[in-house]
Amino acid sequence: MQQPDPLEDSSLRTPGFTPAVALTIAGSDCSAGAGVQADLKTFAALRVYGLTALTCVVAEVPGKVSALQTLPAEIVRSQIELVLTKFPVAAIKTGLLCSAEIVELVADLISRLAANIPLLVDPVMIATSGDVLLEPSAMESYRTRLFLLATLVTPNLPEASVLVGRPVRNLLEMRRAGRELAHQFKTRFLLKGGHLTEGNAIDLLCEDDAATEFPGEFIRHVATHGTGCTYSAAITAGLARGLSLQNSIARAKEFMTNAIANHFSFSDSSGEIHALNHRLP
Ligand code: PXL
Repeated sequence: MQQPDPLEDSSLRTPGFTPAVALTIAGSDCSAGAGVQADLKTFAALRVYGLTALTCVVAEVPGKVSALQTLPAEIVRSQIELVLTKFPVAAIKTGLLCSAEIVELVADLISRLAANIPLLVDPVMIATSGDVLLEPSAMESYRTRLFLLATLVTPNLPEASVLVGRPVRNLLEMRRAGRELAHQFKTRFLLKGGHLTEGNAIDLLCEDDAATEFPGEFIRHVATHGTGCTYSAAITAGLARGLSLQNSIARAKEFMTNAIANHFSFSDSSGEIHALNHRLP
């Protein structure tokens, strides 16, 4: 007997169907592996209608950021106000917010218009290429404003190291840092183990004194630009569809592993570019 096509979702063919809606507040990556492009592709793959509020435009290709232009705060405000007042947004994620002014504006708008909507904060600071994307002064605004509103904060290990002020390099250091951050900001932190150098790619969800491990297969030798954005978008999609936080993370982790394992590849004169495959649900 023929198996049903997993990509087929009959409700998507029903006129007037209302899908779950998620909003990403993030920057544009013209190479479309990270930023709002990654978020939208991930939302679509996971059957969520994605809305965007753009914070900046980054001119980059994997491995090289050549320019970043932050948008004026007023246009960031207008986008967020409009979509939040018009659509039934069920989950929000923030990605690259660039400046203290934008972090504070986003915190103001979310406390005013979206206080009860699950909020995932991905504290994007540095691109995979090593380029600094966030103004250093914005860190203080994350600490004093945005983390306090978050349902979940998702630092990678370099970002967790900046947040705790010491290196976070292994599972033991992840446990200590995660507990400290969860206590300090009274919310949940998911420390992503993609920068671990040994063993599995373990992510650690820390809440109060509890820690849950999400182990995953490490797929090395793939240039994985945009994994952080894609992972946090996939978790946000789960939350928008009403899944629990743990379930959203477990499913997103599986989506991520597939997106890396089934990566695309493009060649040019200077070599090969890898790109995540956001298309598999
Ligand atoms: O992966 C971090 C990231 C997030 N958001 C935007 C980016 C990048 C980096 O490469 O360009 C817009």
